[in-house]
Amino acid sequence: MAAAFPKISKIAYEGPDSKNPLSFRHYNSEELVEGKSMKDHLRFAVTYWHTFRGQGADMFGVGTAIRPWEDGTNSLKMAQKRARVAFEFMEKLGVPFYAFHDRDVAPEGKTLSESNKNLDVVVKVLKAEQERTGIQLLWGTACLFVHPRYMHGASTSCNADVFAYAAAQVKKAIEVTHELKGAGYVFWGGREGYTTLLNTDMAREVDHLGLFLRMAVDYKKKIGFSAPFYIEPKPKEPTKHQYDSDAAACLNFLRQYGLLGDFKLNIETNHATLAGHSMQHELEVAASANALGSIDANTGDTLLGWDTDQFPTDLYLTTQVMLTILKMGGFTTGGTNFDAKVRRESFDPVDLFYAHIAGMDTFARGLRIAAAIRRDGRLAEFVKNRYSSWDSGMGKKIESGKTDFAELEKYALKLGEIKTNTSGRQEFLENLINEFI
Ligand code: XUL
Ligand code: CO
Repeated sequence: MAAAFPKISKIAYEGPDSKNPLSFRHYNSEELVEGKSMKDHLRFAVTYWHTFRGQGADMFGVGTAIRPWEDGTNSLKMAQKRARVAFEFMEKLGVPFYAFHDRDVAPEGKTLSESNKNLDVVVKVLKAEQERTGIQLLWGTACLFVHPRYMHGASTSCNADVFAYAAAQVKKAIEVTHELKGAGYVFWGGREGYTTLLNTDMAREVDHLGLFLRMAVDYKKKIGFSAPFYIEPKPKEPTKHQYDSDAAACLNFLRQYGLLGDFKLNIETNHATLAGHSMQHELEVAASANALGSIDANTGDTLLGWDTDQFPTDLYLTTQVMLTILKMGGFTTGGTNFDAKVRRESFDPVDLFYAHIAGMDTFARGLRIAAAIRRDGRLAEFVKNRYSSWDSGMGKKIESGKTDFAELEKYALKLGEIKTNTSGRQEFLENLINEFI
């Protein structure tokens, strides 16, 4: 097969002074940060759906992307060729992972068994390409939102036959993820929500989602797939409200259905902001529950209220993300998956490289900056001191659960007025962060 990107060779690290746009200025894969290589810290993944299936269409216009390797069909032959193009791209970019939905990589057939056969054919190519290049699957997932059968949802559909169909599709998607040695498997809600409560039995739908995920866990155990399951929160789009709306809602749902031990979360920036949170808020909620598994790295646009899935190029964002990730001890099975698409106006094949290089360099800088802030220690020291009243005396007693309201009343009566609180120093701390950026 002729190269899809014949003029582009492997992207190399050339350092911050390089003027070569097809080089990394900051992402130096083998450089050690806190004793671990950048490559192992960041575990970058390319998303198949945006990078190889995105055409640059939006609600107002058709696709604009120039993709010379495409023949304009959604045939199985094209799917096999596209898989090879994807690996050429990822190899030249130097990313260790990719992620896909079943229907991104192989076309849906006329029947479920035809779809399964199509998937098997492409999975053979993916497997061979993984072996040839050493690039691995970060996670697989099933597309339960494009086909009209899923208009009312998949596991939360009002139609029990749709639940069954979705179960069969997910069963197959887990099997191929296992076959490809995927490091995880993602459940993103898609249409698992509602567009109007007038026609919705919410309690019943959420119970069905719980049943569905329980069956998925049982099946995973049955076939010996030991990689983690992740839930990816998102509050809306395409539905008005998704049941997995944010990290806190997901954790509560998992707890309610006894699934907390079987899932971690895959947190996405643009989903966090759609939910009215910052990315770091969502990461902290997940990490506090020991449930931060992986991230979908992208960003929204503050002036556009929807899921624009842009490549992350904001150093404050990546610094905050990496501060939380380093604090939790780094990724284990998870990684930094670019669930991001080039703008409709960035239609050249080379824009796919520019976009990923920008995202990777921005995360590399975020990682270095976060490590420098941690090495400096002033931020952590400040936070530690802010809570010092809990380290001894009554604070310590409260934390260890050895007191009660009666004793606290006695204590408070003796206190008189509480000594002035110490300052929160927000502006000082914001400026402190700026020292490192
Ligand atoms: C949609 C989204 C999905 C998931 C995987 O907003 O983020 O592509 O990442 O289904
Ligand atoms: Co995503």
